Amino acid sequence: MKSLKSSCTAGGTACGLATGVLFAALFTPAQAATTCESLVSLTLPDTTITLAQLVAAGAFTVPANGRGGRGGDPNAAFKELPAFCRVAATLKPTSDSDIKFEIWLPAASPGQTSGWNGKLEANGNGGWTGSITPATLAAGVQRGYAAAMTDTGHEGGSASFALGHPEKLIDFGYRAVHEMTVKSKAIIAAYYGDAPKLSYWNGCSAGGRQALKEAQRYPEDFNGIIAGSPGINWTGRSAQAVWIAQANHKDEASTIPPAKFPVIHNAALEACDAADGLKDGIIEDPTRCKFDPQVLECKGPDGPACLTAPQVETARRIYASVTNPRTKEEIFPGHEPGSELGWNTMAGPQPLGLGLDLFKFIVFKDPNWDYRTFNFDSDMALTAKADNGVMNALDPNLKAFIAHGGKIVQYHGWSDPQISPLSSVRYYNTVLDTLGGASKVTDSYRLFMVPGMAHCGGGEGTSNFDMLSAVEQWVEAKKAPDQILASRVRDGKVDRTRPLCPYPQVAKYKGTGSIDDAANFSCKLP
Ligand SMILES: [Ca+2]
Repeated sequence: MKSLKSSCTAGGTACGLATGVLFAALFTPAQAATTCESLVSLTLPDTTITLAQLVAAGAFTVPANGRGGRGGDPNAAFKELPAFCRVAATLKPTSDSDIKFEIWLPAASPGQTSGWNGKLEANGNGGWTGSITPATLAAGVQRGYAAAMTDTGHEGGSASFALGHPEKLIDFGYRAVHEMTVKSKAIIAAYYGDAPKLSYWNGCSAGGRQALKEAQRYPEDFNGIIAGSPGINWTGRSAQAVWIAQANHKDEASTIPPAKFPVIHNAALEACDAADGLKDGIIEDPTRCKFDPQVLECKGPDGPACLTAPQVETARRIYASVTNPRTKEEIFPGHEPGSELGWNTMAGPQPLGLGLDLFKFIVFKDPNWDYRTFNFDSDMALTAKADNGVMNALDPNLKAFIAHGGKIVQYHGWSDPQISPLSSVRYYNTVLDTLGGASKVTDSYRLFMVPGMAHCGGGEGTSNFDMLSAVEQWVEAKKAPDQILASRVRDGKVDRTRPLCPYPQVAKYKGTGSIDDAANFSCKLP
């Protein structure tokens, strides 16, 4: 998925206008080389173009069977949209492939300049994907991009598609996104008579996994990449879903009632909030705070404001890294203090289905597989074999991507209850180790941890920001993001701004002025 938090609500300094002006000076607006409708007969390898249709300004509506409306008026996102050329295609790089994708191109006509900004924005998915969301494409067109998105080769949000379909698993793992990108560039060239001058990837969650997979595997595809809350250790995060469910549902006594999550959250804040130097309701860097939920252990009988001894053990297990019981090696880092309000994701009444799907449909190939039987030693070895590098995006060698001038902005919320934030830090540090340290990396790749942010947005921190403008400025104006302005919106109003800092820096209060104004903070090493 793509974060919807990319609007310029945070005061505007990081917003798109400046970059647009700079880039416009280098780019002559395109005219159409052909009509939109004629693209239906465009011939590309392994590709059938199923639709090429000019959509008038504000006229797009979600089809009756459409997937991707977002509550309320499903067409609200499209009312302000300029005219665009909607192209849908099916790709069959293998006989078992059935990859759908769409690209929406700002309308152009022969002899008239178009609103196209000369660039491609390819958009990522969420979970097991299986859908193209019109609102995501609309957001790209609104900014002048030719915007593309794929269903990654199957429909629906489960991994059941992979059962008996190894080629479809590869499509999901990396092929669909690459194929979409290559074909999108060809369609753009056919329509405007010019290939895109620059190409960007924008994704969060599964889309963050796709982001880094692209940088690792197809380093020429994109100039700029936004990797949000990435599921790069796809098998590890699935194992964590099992780890937490096994602990929480070990027996009735071990289950933490969800009503106690806020109690644990408050205790974590009590232990860690002020310890970062500023009592602001947010834990700036939870790894620097040791919080043991034992402080909540009931002195007498069980009650709503304390944890029983077995519940303390479950909470400890949620914070702990998933580890191999024999070798003690870390399989995946645990949740951080501050994430407790989202614990229903993995410690709710049911285990996290999207985590279990990996084991049911890809590792054990048994839809009735019981998560209680999982062994974190032998079964992890089977899991690695089943993945075979198809889904996990952990290759730290970004040399080729960096050599061609590519830039990556990665971000991750410290309170993410679905993909542990430390997994981003682990990968980033591995890249530094592999490429020879920060000096070899930070001109091309930076990680921004977001204090208090949940999965891809939300939470108590400043989780509204414009990563697309940040990466545009880095690529187009050579202005590296030394900090990124972020805001928190409550009751429809911005009530706090903060700088997000390139890891390992954190935002430090200067000591005077409002703690809700980013101007009173600077990025510093902790
Ligand atoms: Ca704090």
